[in-house]
Amino acid sequence: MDAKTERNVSFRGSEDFFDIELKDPITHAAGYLGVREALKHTFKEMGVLRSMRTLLSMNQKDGFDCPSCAWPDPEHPSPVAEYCENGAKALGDEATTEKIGASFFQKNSVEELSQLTDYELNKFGRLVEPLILKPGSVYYEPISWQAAFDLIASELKKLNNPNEAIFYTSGRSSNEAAFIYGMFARALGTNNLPDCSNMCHESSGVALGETLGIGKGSTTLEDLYEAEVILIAGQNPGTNHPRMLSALEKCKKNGGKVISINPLEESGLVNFKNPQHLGGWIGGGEDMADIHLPVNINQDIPLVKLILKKLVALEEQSNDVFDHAFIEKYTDGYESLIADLKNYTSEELLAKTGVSEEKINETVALLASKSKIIVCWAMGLTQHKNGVENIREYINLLLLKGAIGKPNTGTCPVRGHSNVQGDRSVGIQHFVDTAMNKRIKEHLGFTPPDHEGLDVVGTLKAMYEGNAKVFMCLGGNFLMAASDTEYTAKGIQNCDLTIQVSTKLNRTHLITGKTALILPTIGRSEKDMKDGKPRHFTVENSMGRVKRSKGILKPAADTIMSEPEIIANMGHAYFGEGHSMNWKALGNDYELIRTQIDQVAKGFSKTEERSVGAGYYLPNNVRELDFSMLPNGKAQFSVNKLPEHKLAKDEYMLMTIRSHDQFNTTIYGLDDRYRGVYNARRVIFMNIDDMKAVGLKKLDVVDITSTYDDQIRTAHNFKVVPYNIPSGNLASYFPETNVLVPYNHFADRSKTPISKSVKVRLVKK
Ligand SMILES: Nc1nc2c(c(=O)[nH]1)N[C@H]1C(S)=C(S)[C@@H](COP(=O)(O)OP(=O)(O)OC[C@H]3O[C@@H](n4cnc5c(=O)[nH]c(N)nc54)[C@H](O)[C@@H]3O)O[C@H]1N2
Ligand SMILES: Nc1nc2c(c(=O)[nH]1)N[C@H]1C(S)=C(S)[C@@H](COP(=O)(O)OP(=O)(O)OC[C@H]3O[C@@H](n4cnc5c(=O)[nH]c(N)nc54)[C@H](O)[C@@H]3O)O[C@H]1N2
Ligand SMILES: [Mo]
Repeated sequence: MDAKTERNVSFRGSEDFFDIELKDPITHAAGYLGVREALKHTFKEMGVLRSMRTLLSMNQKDGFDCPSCAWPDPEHPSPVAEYCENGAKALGDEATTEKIGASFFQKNSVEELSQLTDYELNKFGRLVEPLILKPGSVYYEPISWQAAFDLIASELKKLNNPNEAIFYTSGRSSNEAAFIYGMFARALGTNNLPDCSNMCHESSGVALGETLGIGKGSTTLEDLYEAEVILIAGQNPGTNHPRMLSALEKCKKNGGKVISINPLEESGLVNFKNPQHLGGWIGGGEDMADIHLPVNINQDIPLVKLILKKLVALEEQSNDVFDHAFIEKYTDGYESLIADLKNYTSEELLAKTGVSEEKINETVALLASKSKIIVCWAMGLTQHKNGVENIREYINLLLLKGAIGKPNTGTCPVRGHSNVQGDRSVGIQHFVDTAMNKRIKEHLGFTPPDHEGLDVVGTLKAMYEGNAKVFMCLGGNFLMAASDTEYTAKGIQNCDLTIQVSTKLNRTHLITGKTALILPTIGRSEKDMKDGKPRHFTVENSMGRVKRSKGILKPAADTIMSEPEIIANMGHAYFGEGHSMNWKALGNDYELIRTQIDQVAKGFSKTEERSVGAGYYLPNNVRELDFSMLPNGKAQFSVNKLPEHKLAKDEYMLMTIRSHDQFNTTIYGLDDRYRGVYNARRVIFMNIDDMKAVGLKKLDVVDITSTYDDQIRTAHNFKVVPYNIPSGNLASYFPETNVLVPYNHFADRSKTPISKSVKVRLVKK
């Protein structure tokens, strides 16, 4: 049943079908087709000349950072094109010439709009005016910027306690915006700073912090080029980080091997054509993955344990498989790890993985003889109950091989949003960082709170239980991104005021608190002018490099405001002139914000380099082989339990993944050509033998249900698509399937929702 208040809004939108078409999956990612598809989309949204001019500036030293993923740019970007299909799509989506202002919302009520799909909502275009939805009303109306800031200030002043306010961040914001946003929350007195990374790479941060002393990866882009083996576990680069394929290609040219560990044979890992090379344009792509291990969902731990067991056996014979000098000097816990491996039989581990022993042996033989090893991963490892343990198990492998902190080795958690890592580095974190608090007190002149705040799952519960009054989002689409959509919707509706700083319309603008504000903002590709002069901001990529970004397009309207300015104005409205942070000045001059970042955030001190296009790397203890912050001053081996899933007889394990035509909750189009699905998103990928076993045929319609703690949740109307996926496993797209993910089931310690291992049943209609 839909969540309803006095407004009759739908948190699900239309669940109807479009006319689905199935074709054979396209096995070669990128190539000419990729660029053609991207340009088609971009030209349509932005016009031909404007598209070409802007694309040539993307990821260049003097241009702007791609608004899509966080994959790093090379030291010397290709002067012609340093972008991929998805970057071009993201740009087209942001820089579209379609606009929606007050007159659009006069005609369309939030009730009517909420009946549409997320795809249809995004298509309307850029938000260009500040708008307010008043209590009881179903129509947004214009509001002046100043009235909006005053309203926020007065609602915040009404709170009994600053912890009744929550400030969410999506990882598109610049370092400058994220920094003053985080400081605003702290100056108010709360650490309620949930962040998209809580649903994303939080498990990586926790696992890396515990074992290696820094919650970030250790590889640089150049490290990948000459690695001997790159393992890609639970990540789909062809769709989500296409520019990574160029780095893998370089590695292979240098003789490196790629191993893909994934329930699916994702395009791009199977066959790849590089559009930046002539070869890519005229065909002749090659298989990227030398070995593909089709592991069962959430069975990476048994798989890696089996690999380790087999390596131990080889080591006992030859004594040259592990790097003993490294283990001795830099690590702690080796004996416990080796002893623990004896607790499992190879047969029991093998059975859990679902992979053939032959392929595992091939992997073991390769790993045994090589030492320059890199592990790359993304959501396939993090979004499970044992997400943290998954990553720690792969780190065990790297530590045994001494493949940490040396050139062409290391950890590579491939980040999602283009600045999700930077946002965390500059203080978007719900936990207390005592060292940072000290610096805040010293340099910013106020005392930040010393109690932990709410992360995403904490926020869901607080809102549902009525403990949150003001909920602000710096970007993102919280309703659709978070788990348990109906529960989340009810929570949001419990708030008095919800505030969305956004570029495009999404469902979180329609399912709101009693009063709601839309504050439209400037996108990455647009010029941020002040007193006739352009301003720039900075971002940090997936590999810890901070870089300048400077948009080149005319903003969507002159009625929109930059993110730092919006927050600075809010700060001024709430704190007034006398506060130790000079909010007005910070909003005008980002150089002042950067100075504060350098004073407060760890590692940001290279003042002379921060305005230079090429950027600089933040410090990384792993690259220095410095583990002094860890117990005994050593990197930590870990002993991890096997994941346990008690599936009922008729239950399957569902992973909720991305199609090729979406960026998270933003649906660019309805095709997933790499998986052969056209014009449809309500599909469920299923093993053909599993289909036969329960009498399901291609394109039969099913409801998907999940049962946790006796509560049955249902996602309606999905068409069954026979697919090359291990038996017992299912895949479907997020966000449509988020209604199935229980709010109270998440990864131990990192609290990342279990979006990749949801136990479900199928009900034929
Ligand atoms: N075009 C585009 N680019 C994006 C995004 C987007 O939506 N669109 N999103 C961005 C963001 S925020 C992020 S975080 C990243 C996400 O990037 P990915 O993590 O690549 O995204 P997912 O589609 O969630 O894919 C997860 C992959 O893990 C596999 N997998 C699932 N479960 C398991 C498991 O238990 N073990 C193993 N070994 N594999 C498993 C799936 O088959 C799938 O290939 O991409 C970023 N880039
Ligand atoms: N079931 C399931 N759920 C998941 C996942 C999954 O794999 N499965 N993945 C999770 C992951 S990895 C992530 S990162 C989250 C993503 O969660 P979010 O970051 O909250 O979601 P997005 O879809 O990226 O947000 C899109 C919206 O951001 C706004 N926007 C775009 N650009 C800008 C900008 O420059 N400034 C501002 N202010 N706004 C902008 C637009 O209004 C757009 O509608 O979802 C998570 N949810
Ligand atoms: Mo993400």
